[in-house]
Amino acid sequence: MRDKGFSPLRPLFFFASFIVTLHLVNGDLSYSIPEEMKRESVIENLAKDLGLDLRTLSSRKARVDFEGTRKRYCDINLSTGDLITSERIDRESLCGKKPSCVVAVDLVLENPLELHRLSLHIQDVNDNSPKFKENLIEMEIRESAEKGNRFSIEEAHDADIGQNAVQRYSLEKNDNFILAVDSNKVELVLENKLDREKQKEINLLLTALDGGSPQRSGTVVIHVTVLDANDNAPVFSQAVYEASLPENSPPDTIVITVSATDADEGVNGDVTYDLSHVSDDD
Ligand SMILES: *[C@@H]1O[C@H](CO)[C@@H](O)[C@H](O)[C@H]1NC(C)=O
Ligand SMILES: [Ca+2]
Ligand SMILES: [Ca+2]
Ligand SMILES: [Ca+2]
Ligand SMILES: [Ca+2]
Repeated sequence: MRDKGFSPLRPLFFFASFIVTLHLVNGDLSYSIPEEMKRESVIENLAKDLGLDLRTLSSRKARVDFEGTRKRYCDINLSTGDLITSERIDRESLCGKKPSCVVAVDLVLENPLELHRLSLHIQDVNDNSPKFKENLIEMEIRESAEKGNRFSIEEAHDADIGQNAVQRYSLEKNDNFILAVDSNKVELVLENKLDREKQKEINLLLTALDGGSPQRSGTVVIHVTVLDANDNAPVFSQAVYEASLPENSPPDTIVITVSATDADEGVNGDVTYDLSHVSDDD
């Protein structure tokens, strides 16, 4: 009598087929491709690399599957066996600042079931420029700032990685500041003292450059307002004033008008007058 119900051999059969399936997962094939390739670009000929018979690709329903993403980055052309890109692969949105960017792809064939694991290593392309957060940085620095004083500037960012990210900065030549950059800390260093009375506003052009080829850059204008310090004394319009007046002049007669000016700003430039060493009789 035939037993159509539960067979004690069945679990064994599943177990065996599981082992077979595992064996069908072949060793990793890995391909290195640049990001942002045009759609339909040929990555590699899979049929050739895997020794597959081109004539059976269609009947075996060869297809690619992706792990953990609904996007289809690539596809297989059933008539040529080529692995081709099927949509934009943007390394930045896929992997951000990660130093390595790998997309896992499974190539599946049926009848008999065959699985190949492919790794696509997405290489960075220099498609982003260094960017400062703002176009303009406003700074106020007092003219009494000492030589060697440092003023930090927010660094630029570049979405690319490695050499394609920010590599150096350059400051337009000017009379007062030089640049100090270490491990992405960017500082202006006062090289020659400021003088508000000579120049009260300074514009500096700062450029960030990446190390890609071709190189990309981004700029920011640093607008420095020089604040006043009380570093000027009032100066009279003449060193010596001479006046003569008749001896019978009445009190309150104007003897002479003197005037002094001060190059500083605000209260630092206000001038008051005071006579010293004058005896009551005078
Ligand atoms: C497959 O490649 C051939 C030859 O390059 C091309 O003519 C055909 O359009 C491709 N098929 C698909 C579905 O992309
Ligand atoms: Ca990109
Ligand atoms: Ca890039
Ligand atoms: Ca870049
Ligand atoms: Ca001053």
